[in-house]
Amino acid sequence: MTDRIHQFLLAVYLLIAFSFIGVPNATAQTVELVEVSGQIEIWAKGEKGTLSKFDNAVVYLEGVTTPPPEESEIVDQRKKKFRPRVLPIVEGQKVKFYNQDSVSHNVFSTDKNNNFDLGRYPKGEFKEVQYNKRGMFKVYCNIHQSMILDILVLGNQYFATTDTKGNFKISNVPDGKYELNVWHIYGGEFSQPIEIKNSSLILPKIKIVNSKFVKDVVKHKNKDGKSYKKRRGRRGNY
Ligand SMILES: [Cu+2]
Repeated sequence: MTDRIHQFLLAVYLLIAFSFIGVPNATAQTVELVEVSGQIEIWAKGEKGTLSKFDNAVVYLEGVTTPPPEESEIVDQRKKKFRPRVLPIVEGQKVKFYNQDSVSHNVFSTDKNNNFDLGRYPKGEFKEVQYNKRGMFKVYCNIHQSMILDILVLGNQYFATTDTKGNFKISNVPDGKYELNVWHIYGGEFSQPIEIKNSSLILPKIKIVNSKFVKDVVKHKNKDGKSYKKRRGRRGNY
């Protein structure tokens, strides 16, 4: 019994000793990681009303640089759409373009900083593209005009996309001063400096107003710089 008490006291002593010696050191070296969250309300161009869904906005923090994740991001071509519709990545990261449709697609980008033409490939196959410059990149399909993807190449991993209600949550953010930015696929933008100190941050609701109509975003040229041909009654003939 006495031995047990001694063992117990020794354990308590060690705990106290470590709390004075070990833990303070560890605390000093540990970076506090918190969450930045909030909600975005998205209004159509002209401000006659809000959109019916508030997804497809990206919220991202500027101010630090982090290395790109080794894993590629994945974009599916499914039911003649790019999924997701908007993709934030880190500078230097790769994107895998998977065809999940039984029809062919021809993914391309004419952006001068990263132009490519992936050609046609069958269901279940993918091609990979690396993004080495920051900025916003448009990716299209040369067969289906309505297939549009926005890739935002950012300087760090502190970003999130909104859900259909406009909610976002950026996780594992270290303390510091940042510029918080919002960007929506129809041109709405917002910017605000924020400071994070030891605790998570819940921002008040942010309202953005889009600068483009949907029809203006959908209208674009094919990979040869020409208008898309109208394809009446030719379903399946591609
Ligand atoms: Cu397509």
